[in-house]
Amino acid sequence: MQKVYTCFCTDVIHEGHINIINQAKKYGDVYVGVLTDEAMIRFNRFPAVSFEERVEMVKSIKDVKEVIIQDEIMYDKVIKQLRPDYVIHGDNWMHGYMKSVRDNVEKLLNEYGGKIIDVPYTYNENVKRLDAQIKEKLSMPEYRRKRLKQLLKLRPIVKTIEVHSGLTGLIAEKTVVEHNGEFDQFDAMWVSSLCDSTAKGKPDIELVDMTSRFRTIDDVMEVTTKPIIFDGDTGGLTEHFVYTVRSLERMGVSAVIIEDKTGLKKNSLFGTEVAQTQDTIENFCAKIAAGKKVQLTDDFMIIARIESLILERGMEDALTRAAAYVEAGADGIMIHSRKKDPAEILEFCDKFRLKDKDTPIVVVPSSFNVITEAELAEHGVNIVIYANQLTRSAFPAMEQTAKDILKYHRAKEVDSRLMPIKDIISLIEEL
Ligand code: SPV
Ligand code: MG
Repeated sequence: MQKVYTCFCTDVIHEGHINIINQAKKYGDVYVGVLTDEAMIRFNRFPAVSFEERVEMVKSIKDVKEVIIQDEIMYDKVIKQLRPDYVIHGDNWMHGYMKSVRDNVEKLLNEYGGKIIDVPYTYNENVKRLDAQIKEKLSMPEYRRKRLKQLLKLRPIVKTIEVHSGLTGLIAEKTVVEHNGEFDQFDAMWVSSLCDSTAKGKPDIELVDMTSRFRTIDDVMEVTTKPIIFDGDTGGLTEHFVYTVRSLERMGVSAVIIEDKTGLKKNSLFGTEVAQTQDTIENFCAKIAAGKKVQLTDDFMIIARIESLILERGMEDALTRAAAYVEAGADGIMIHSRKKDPAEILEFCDKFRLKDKDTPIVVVPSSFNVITEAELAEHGVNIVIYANQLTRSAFPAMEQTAKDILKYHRAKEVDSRLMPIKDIISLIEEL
């Protein structure tokens, strides 16, 4: 009997999958791969059902001879082990980022005369509805909120990008790249106080009020499924912070980061160039503890941000605060620096990890941007936040366009740099 292999990366078996099995069995015994969670989240949606359930679901399909666990997006390992005569797949992998997977499979099969079978992809009303249901489920507060904790277990480092609108949310949600055979996408979104304020033309001094910040979260949530980390600035008065925690938790936000400053907060990247006051350890611990006391689920995280390096109070102060904040109940520590050299961040991480192996560490490498994600992960960092790069890349592009239209008295000269109208229309799905 010849061997036919297909790999499923799905939470639900629908007529499209059954069609593939029916086609496959005409050629031989059907082996079905189930992609692990770790592999799936590099390019696909977060699985809505557990890996074990997905394996059982595939096992129960009639005509499946064997289920194979596929732990990489590329098929190298499985093809070497199984040596299938055929690999069968929906023809949707003939374009877009999936094409590199098909090309790779073709190359591997060519080595011994195996063949690809492309089956027309099934996308009817029923499949579309199932797809929409899963997406909707992932966007619901009870599923979205816990996703950050799930990702912390699955990802060597959780990659987070700044969003401040539905449009930037869509970029965070949909951007997937394939580079040298590796796939990647962002795991989570950061609602930055700097960029949320900048988008409204306001300074980053806790001037944009919570109602407005929540409105931004809502805009992002409407069009995305990925988890949200909210920049809570100082958290405000403890008496107010407890209400913020409740609201964020109810909305389905996964974490709030609050910084240990008090009074008129200015952006950290100003450092000591402006007057900024660090909170006392006692006050800030009390704020953290009060927040932890009122939250209703185990999913929500309160992350304490330490400004000691920004305010040049020294490494010892940063480490003392980190230990105290964890003791007060913080679910994670964010350490910030505005130095170009990542040395002080790495020193903090190494020293913190000597005593605390588990509490997640968050960093925002805006200034120390030479460091790679892999290097950060080696030093025990769990979450990396690209806190403002989308805003900073959009602004010069828009400003240049505005200048050129004024200069040429028409828009023709800028046209070649613009996103085609067709693409912007199709970016936004209609129901
Ligand atoms: C933000 O993005 O608003 C932050 C990070 O708080 S930083 O701007 O570096 O302070
Ligand atoms: Mg901020």
